[in-house]
Amino acid sequence: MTFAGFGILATLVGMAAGHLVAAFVDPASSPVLAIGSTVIDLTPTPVKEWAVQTFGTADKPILVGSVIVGAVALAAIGGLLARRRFTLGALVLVLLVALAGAAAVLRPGAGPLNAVPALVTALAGVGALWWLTHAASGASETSPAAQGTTRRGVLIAAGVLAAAAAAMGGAGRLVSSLRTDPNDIALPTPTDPAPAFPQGLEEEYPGIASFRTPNDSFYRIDTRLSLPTTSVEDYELVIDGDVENEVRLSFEDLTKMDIVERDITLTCVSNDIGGPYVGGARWLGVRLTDLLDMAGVGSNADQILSTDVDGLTISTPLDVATDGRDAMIAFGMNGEALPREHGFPVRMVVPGLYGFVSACKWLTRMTLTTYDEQQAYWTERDWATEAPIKMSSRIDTPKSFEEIDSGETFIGGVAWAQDRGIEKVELQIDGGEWQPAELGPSAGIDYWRQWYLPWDAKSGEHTLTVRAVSQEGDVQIPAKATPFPEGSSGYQQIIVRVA
Ligand SMILES: Nc1nc2c(c(=O)[nH]1)N[C@H]1C(S)=C(S)[C@@H](COP(=O)(O)O)O[C@H]1N2
Ligand SMILES: [Mo]
Repeated sequence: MTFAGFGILATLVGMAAGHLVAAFVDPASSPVLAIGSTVIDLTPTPVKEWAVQTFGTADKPILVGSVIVGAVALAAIGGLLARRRFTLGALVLVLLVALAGAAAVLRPGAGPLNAVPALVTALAGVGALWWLTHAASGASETSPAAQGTTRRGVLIAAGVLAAAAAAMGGAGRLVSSLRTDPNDIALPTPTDPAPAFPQGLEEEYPGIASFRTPNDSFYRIDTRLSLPTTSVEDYELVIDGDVENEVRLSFEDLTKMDIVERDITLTCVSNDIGGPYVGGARWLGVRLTDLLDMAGVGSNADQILSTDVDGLTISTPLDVATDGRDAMIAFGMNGEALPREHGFPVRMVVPGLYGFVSACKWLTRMTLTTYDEQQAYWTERDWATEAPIKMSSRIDTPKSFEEIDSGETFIGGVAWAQDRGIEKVELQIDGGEWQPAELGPSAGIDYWRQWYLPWDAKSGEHTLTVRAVSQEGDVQIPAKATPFPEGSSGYQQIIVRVA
């Protein structure tokens, strides 16, 4: 048993050392995160969708937790083997770490340097195991005095190693917190500002999602387990492929262009009917078409293949992105620099397209190419290539299965039909007539709309159904569809109990 503990402690020491070194090299090359990311990339789409729907954004901590538990279990076995023969136990640890090293090096955009955290993990882990097993090697001594010395030696080794693991873990966190705060960056003022942002309904009708989603509660969806450490000083945006002139721009170059400000609601294709993966923000940046004009797009390209700082790719249909909508390359979000979680320093935003075909975060390259020639990350995983956001509506209050008091109240929520605008939201109570809801203010066709319907709630159980109609006159699609492969459809229906 003791030896199983040695294996576990040695592995934790190794992981902490590797994690600390990775904080300097590239946080994503930390052994635990490298394995986790590889698991994400290899997981079949249906399993991934199930995890997103079941665990929400807790899917990542659960994944990292599982990787740690798996590693610890194998480490315990390694420790038990080390009791027989040290090399055997050490071999298990080294194999475990070799897997992580391979995962780190094989990630898109990674280089040989990304193997360093795994090497450090192996050295620290095997070293710790060696110290522990040697300290315990006197355990078979017969004299009580010798046994006492051995026990003391093991306790000292274990104590020192545990303290070292904790210290390295803390130091790793400190290193990442010392990075430039995106908010130290001065943002340019817009040459083409958005109109004054209207007061939303959320104060008068509590429970309805805030008209503007604050940055720290904006939904976050990406494949990453750690945030990139990109800095504004080293930043460069490259536009290449089927273009007349390859363009390279620094962050400062971007801020000196025509600056636009737009209110746009982002939506994730994984958002189920009534789901949380949607949010509205005010974005600051440059027009996508201004950048494409600088490069001069050739006649063959039919997609913009965006590449992020680590080589992840997102493809956007060129004709949609350039059809006159407010597609932009953004560096500001709600009056602040883009937060690291949302793509600092630069991302793409295209109104009306789901994020996975438009909203590339940590954007470093836009390649004009064709769908035949190059495939993006989600395209390879069988998601749609043309993926306009489907119009949808959501009831925010009352909540599903909530128990409320009878009497005068209201039903409220949000609805979105980016690129077309919401014309009408209708409620059906207990299968009756569709009743028009009151709409909140408008922040343009690319932005969601809040709505509410006054309701005299009578005791009993009630079924509420919502649907939206766009300014082009089309009604929300009633047929149920799952998020995969091109976004969910159907009407949200909830049951509430009135006391
Ligand atoms: N580099 C990168 N960009 C990305 C993703 C990603 O995994 N990596 N996820 C996309 C998806 S699926 C969505 S819905 C949006 C979400 O943007 P947000 O996290 O800022 O809300 O970013 C998109 N851009
Ligand atoms: Mo998404």
